[in-house]
Amino acid sequence: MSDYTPKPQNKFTFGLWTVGNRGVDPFGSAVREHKSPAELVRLLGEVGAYGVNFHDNDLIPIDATPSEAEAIKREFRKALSDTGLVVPMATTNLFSDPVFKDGAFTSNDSKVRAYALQKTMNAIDLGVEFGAKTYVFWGGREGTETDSSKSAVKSIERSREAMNFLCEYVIDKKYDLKFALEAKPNEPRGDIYNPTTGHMLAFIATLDHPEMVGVNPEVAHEHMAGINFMHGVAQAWEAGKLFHIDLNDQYPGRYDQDLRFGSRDIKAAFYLVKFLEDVKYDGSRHFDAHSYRTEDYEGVKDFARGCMRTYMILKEKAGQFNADQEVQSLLAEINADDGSMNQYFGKYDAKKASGLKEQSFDRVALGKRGLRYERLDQLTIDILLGIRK
Ligand code: GLT
Ligand code: MN
Ligand code: MN
Repeated sequence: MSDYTPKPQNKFTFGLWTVGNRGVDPFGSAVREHKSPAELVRLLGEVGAYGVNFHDNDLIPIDATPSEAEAIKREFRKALSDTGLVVPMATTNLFSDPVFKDGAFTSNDSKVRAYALQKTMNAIDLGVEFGAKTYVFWGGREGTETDSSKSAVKSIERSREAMNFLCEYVIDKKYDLKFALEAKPNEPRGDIYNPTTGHMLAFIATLDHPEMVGVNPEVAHEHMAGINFMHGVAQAWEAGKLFHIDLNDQYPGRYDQDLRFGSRDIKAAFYLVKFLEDVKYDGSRHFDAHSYRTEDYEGVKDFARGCMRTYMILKEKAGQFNADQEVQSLLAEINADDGSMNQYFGKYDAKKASGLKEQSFDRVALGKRGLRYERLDQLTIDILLGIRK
């Protein structure tokens, strides 16, 4: 019998806003009572999570007095030390308060932009105080409903200026902190700038300190855009930019559902887990999801346990896939290479180019070869459905 108990080395983390989600939606009010940050840490300790992440205002309400803030921090710190949970990531809430209704770093109002920078510097201080090494930026309000309202180019310039300023702040303070930018195509804005992980990667390359900045791709956000999530993650990984990851699930073409990890598209979740484990990604596996609105806090625990359990089951399946003789011999057959073309690959030179132009290819025969992907995919399905031992 396999052991699916979460271990610290799995680096399973949850945001305070995930298990603390009270089920508010555009059509209904809260169904679960408020729990303090310390209570949520204890809940996470009970289900076996490794870490907890927070927005500044998940921990300290935006209008808390300094003495209230100190009391909350004290209680939170105590809960962390009692449970052994760590805080690997923190972020800023730049989307809930009415002041951000037209964006934070991209607002047309310079006072709002300046306030957003001030709020983020304070939130960075708070995250670092609790040990965060990764700082996420999700610009949920950085967009438009009407493109008459803002210049899309100016918005990118403003975003860049903010990132450059905040990178310098981190350097100035000598913080050991990296930034991870999280894309989303829409919601809450009609459209959000830098809508996919690919856009973010291109944006990062234009910053003053690109080495400090990577991405935080989220399953649901790329599925909303109809994109293969694992492909985006792989591209970020290959570029050395996979600093963090938000795991959940999502039906395409719907509002942001933040479903329990692996609860919708098991096959996509399998390829994702297999990728992360195969490349030995060693960052947090952060579940940015929440339980169904039907649940009480026992159901929230079921939800959190389910996210971690599914990840571990899929990790085991990935191991099984890699060890399966038939799968591996099919893969070897598919990738068979007699090396005769090696002379043409790699760095360009004129001799290679002219040699390649003279090479004759049996195009028709090459196109006739069956690739056996149907068999390979069915073997994958058999493994996932548990009938292949
Ligand atoms: C919000 C959003 C998430 C982001 C969080 C970080 S907040 O819940 O839907 O995808 O990761 O700001
Ligand atoms: Mn997210
Ligand atoms: Mn989301």
